[in-house]
Amino acid sequence: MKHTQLKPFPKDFFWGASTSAYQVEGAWNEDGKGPSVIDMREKYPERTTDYKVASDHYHLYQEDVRLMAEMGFKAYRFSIAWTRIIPNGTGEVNPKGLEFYNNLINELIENKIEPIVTMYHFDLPYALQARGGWSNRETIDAFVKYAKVLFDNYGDRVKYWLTINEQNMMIMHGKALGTLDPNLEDPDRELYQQNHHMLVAQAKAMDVCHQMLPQALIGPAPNISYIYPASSKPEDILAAQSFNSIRNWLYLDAAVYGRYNKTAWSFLEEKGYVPTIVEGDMEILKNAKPDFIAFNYYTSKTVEASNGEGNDKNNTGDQEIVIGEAGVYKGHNNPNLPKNEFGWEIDPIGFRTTLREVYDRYQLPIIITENGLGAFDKVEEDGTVRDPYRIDYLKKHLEQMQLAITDGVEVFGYCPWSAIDLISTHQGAKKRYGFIFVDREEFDLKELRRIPKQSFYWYKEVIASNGEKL
Ligand code: BGP
Repeated sequence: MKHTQLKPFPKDFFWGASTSAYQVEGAWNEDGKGPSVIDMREKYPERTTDYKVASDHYHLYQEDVRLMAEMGFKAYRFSIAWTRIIPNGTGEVNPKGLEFYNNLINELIENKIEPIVTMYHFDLPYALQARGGWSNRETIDAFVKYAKVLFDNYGDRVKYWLTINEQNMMIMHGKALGTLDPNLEDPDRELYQQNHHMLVAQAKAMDVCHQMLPQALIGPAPNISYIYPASSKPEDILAAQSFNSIRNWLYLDAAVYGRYNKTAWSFLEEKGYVPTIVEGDMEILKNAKPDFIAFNYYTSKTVEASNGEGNDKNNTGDQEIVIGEAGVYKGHNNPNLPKNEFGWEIDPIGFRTTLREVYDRYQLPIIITENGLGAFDKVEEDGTVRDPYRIDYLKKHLEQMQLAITDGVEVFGYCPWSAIDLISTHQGAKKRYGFIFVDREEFDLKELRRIPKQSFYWYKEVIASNGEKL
């Protein structure tokens, strides 16, 4: 649909950006922090670094917040490392861990930046995984206890909470992300049991949040991308519909309506992945209500029908590249879309489509908590970092977001990935997303100097003009 007049971005729009604890903080074992599943990963993909120092944000957060303030950020979405707060996942609270986020939150507030907190971004305490992780129902209680500690300590200053980052990607691509427990005997089935437990944990946390902090707002943060059929063949359309349900609606239907999506459920039945649901679980899901939907969007996906041959499994590969599920859907290269240097398709119009679809289905306000372009940025001889490709990507997505707003979608914030360069989930330090360059190489930490990129200055103007100057 063409619009002759665009609606402006809302007043008080949350312009900002995102990071996650383990990818940006470093200080992986300092001040009483316990190990997470990411820290204990057996090996990192070849020629990539670990997360031990990352961007050293733990020590340099003040400088980082100052730069965010210089860009004019209205919000900053970051995650709290569960293992800093409760090092073994369920026991003693670590005062030093509490202190770090107290300081960070205060620093943000002093700079008039709204803190938006992800409670859990891939980094489950290793001690919990050693006892079965999300396969063990005790992890639900551990999460609720952790949530209470967060609400108790930060609820006076943090109004926006995100429960679990990309639960759907942990289920479908856990191997690439490093969250998959290598000891699972039957991972495909077990993962959907874990998924169920996470859904219950999320619902309980949303409920507790509403009880403890009546002013606060909380929501899920999955990775949502609309799925296209490869052609107008009815079989392809059916495959796209199935994958939309399995990848997207399974997670949002459960979070918002407290029920399992039927198409996704029939997939679980067909594959033998149906989770055990104990009495009371569905009631917990039903009673919890999110206040908004946060989602991460990088690109659309395209699938065709699968003839059932082979045994392709999504959870072996990259989170933005679809492989398939035998007999259900098969990944298809969309010939209409360019790709980035890492093979991810780029689809700004798909962003508008996804926004419209999510809003139509759930009618809840939306905040975008990730969107961005990974690239091999470098420092030029004159000391600058030029990333016109990133500006182009973000600008095109913002244009489509404004069109979605004009279509009637209620969007209250945009926090692309990432505020500052950090370590990619599985492609190391060289895959960069930030507005702020961190001068380090994969295995040479150099001085970790911060350098605003060209996109930093561009985004500053976008924010200053409330999106009028894209
Ligand atoms: C999302 C994750 C982020 C982030 C981003 C970019 O799936 O929530 O943690 O890393 O993707 O992915 P990558 O680092 O693999 O390029």
